[in-house]
Amino acid sequence: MSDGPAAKRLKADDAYKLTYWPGLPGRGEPIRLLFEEAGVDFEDGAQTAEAVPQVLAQIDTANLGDEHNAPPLAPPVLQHGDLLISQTPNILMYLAPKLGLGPPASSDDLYRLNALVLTVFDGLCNEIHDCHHPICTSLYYEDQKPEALRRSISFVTSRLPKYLEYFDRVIRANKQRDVANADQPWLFGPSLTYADLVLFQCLDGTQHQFTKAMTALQDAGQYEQVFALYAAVKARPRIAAYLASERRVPYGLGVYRHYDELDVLPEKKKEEKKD
Ligand SMILES: N[C@@H](CCC(=O)N[C@@H](CS)C(=O)NCC(=O)O)C(=O)O
Repeated sequence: MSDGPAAKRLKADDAYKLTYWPGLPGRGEPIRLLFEEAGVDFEDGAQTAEAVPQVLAQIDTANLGDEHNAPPLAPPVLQHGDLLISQTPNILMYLAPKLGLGPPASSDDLYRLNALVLTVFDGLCNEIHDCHHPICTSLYYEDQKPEALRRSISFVTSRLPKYLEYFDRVIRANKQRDVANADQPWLFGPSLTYADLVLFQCLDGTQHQFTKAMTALQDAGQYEQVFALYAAVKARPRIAAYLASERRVPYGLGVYRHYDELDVLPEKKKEEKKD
């Protein structure tokens, strides 16, 4: 596909601009963490008085995009020069090489990292969202409470352990692959990448929604590698400063929600009946 003669006009000082809903971390947060860790400025539309109109303009059914870009269906949206892109993992994969948090776009390793990032979003973002909205996103939580409870019990019993075991194994495999750096806690390669920031944020959201289940797992010493990665990201100086700042928005009615009645523990496996 040709870029076309006018495409990709990018000036060195083109600002990064994030368009996202205000008042909740949601899917905007992993993107913010990349900028924070890299120490790179960006315009956070969610922090302005124009946040809601900016999102509504992007998702308006009359929006036809522009000469380079199709209109997005949903935020987050990133603008950089002539480029306007949506889909969180897509935005992250664009940013990571530019912010020094991933290999260059020409490297196969970027696709290896993207596979991990997509898996984090599958299990610890999209499935978590579906625990409080199992029937439909366009219905209120209050209209799907029994299904949400059933889904949440099922999630913490079988899906959450499956994903945590997987990421634990990925970290162990990374240590084995690179024995010289076996003391590092990361998912892939010898140093922190954007995939680690994404896993951190999605674990944090999971802890917010399923506090009891996550606390029980950590207290039982399970998935030690995963919890060690979480702690290592949290302790990074720029991330720690960000988390303590007013820029870090508290959880609200976004992807990650804390409903006491959904904060459940795994179901015990039924005892096999013995005659
Ligand atoms: N797969 C998309 C999902 C985007 C999404 O669901 N955005 C939410 C906010 S976090 C939204 O506003 N959705 C509106 C809708 O889906 O109608 C992504 O990863 O960016």
